Amino acid sequence: YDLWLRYQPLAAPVQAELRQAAAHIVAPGARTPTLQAAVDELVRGIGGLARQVPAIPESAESGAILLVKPDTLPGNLKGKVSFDGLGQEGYRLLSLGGAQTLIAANSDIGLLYGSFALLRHLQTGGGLQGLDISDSPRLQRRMLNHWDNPDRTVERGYAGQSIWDWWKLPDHLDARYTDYARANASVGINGTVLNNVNAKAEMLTPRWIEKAAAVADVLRPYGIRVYLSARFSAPFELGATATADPLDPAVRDWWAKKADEIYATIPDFGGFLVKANSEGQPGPQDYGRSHADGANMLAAALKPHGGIVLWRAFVYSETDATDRAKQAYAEFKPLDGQFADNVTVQVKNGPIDFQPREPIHPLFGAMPETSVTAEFQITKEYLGFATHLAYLGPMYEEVLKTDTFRGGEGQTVAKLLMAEPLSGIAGVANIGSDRNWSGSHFDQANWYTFGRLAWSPEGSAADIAREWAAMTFSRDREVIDKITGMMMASREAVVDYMTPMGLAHLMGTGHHYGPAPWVNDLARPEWNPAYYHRADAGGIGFDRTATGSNAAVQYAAPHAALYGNRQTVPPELLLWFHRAGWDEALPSGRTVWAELVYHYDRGVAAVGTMRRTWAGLEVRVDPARFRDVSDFLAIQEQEAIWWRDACLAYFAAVSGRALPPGTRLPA
Ligand code: GCW
Repeated sequence: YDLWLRYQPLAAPVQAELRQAAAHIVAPGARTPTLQAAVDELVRGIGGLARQVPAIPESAESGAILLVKPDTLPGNLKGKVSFDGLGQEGYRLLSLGGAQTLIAANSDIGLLYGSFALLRHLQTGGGLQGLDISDSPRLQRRMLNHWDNPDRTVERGYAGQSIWDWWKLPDHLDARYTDYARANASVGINGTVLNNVNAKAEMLTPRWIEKAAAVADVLRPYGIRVYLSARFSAPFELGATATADPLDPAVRDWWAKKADEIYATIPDFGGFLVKANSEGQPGPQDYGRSHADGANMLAAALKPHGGIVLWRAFVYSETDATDRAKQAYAEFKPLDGQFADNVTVQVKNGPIDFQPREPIHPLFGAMPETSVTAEFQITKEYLGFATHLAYLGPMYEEVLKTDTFRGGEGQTVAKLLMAEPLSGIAGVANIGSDRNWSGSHFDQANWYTFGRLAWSPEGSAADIAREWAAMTFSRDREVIDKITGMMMASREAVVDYMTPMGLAHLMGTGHHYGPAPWVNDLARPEWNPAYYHRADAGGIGFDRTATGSNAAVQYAAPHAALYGNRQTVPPELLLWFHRAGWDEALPSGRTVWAELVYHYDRGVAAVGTMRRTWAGLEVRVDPARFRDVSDFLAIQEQEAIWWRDACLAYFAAVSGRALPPGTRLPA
């Protein structure tokens, strides 16, 4: 339950030093709820780490942590501490002589972030001597998206019921909301969409707004703004208008009044997230209007209050089934320049749907006149739900570091996101009311790493894994090395045993758990796994080059050339962009068929390695968590074998190639 905020006692000598150096917490100036939260966290954290609860005097000569802003800097320090470059949310941690440590910031929220950063520094083995660290977030909006329904089910959630206990809101505020806020603030998340993008109109009625407002009140001191997913047809469905046409004056008026009403109860409301004309959701196209018409209508309603619209680009339709991967670009690119300045288009990391591996979404960098926000999935809809260990840091990093070649070389996804006038990143939350929050102990790391990369999109997944392992499991170097090793190998293992070589969407239909490459009889072509792998006696893979769907040309020229060419396509994306014959030779020296077998086997073997590494940590980790992880790894290994055997049996059958010896046919 404590997540990475465990604050376990430090080793005895370090503990003694910290007792001296942090005997007092001094926080001059008005004690706002945010400043109070910072002080409380330091008291809690140092109390745990040093096993001595600090005092909170008005001032202290030495042995103190001082939380200061330019206007609360004590007289003797005036002119001596620079706050330059910290911005509104950044912080500086600075050791002064005489056992004084400063947390300096321009705002209370900067002080809260600085307090968490100082505690993280101590938790991961850092000391207070010679400290001078400055940091500030590179993106304005660092958001979680909850796919939580009013009945407390969570779409694609594997961690129990929604943490939002709507039935008891607004009168009862679960203590979890505060711990949720602390955990998010500790990594710098500053926005949260409370409800599912498949939204219910009722969320915008007064009694639900009141519930959202109560949550917002709890989150506010932690710098977290509340947003809501809005159902596009709400005014019509709630009986207020005869249509939901975004150009209809009555509809526009309803939304404007709705925004006024929301801001009257939630003055810092963030805005609306909208899934429109996607998977059956209503939208402006129902009235012959464009995504821009729809987004701008909501943007106009929010504008006077400073709110924004996050308009999702996740669209694909049954009427154009040539290549689902092309549809978002085809629909949105022509609208570039038409969106209001308080709209951002929220684009999934890849063109299909949160697969274990996809190329980047072609819309990154393709809409220079429009703010684009990246959407990642933290919950593991396509990566084995909560039982499979898959650390997503390397996947996020892979996407963020990919060069889009838009506007020249070196324009990585991270760089483009950071340069947007309305900059942001969103992660579909993996949080629920399970005791461990995320469905498994290791899935907490995905929440953590999303937050850390949202703060600093050019960060390293490996560094973050080490940090998380130290805070969550143990400060022992060997334990950290081993756990980090497991984490860093885990996502590629999943790619290998589920969808290697650029394959995608082979999961069981609907639930997306387990293999089903044979399914090919569903109503919509792009729901069928067979649509994606296209395996038959001749070969396997989706031709997205000029001889096929030509999706490759949606990328900037260097990428289009790289991906479109069989010789230069990165091997991990081969079958995403190309159709290959089973016996074609690959640079690895293996044929396509042998390479496929190799990857499936390698994935299974990697899980075996994870199991053995974990088994070796038995006495180094507490028994309860040790057992939980062991059990899940055993499930993962069985299911990796299931994936391998089922997929290889199927591909062997369609290709007429021999099944590798030892492969079990599924019953
Ligand atoms: O990943 C798919 C999911 C849907 C989800 C949709 C979306 C919220 O299978 O459950 O709906 O994407 O992102 O809108």
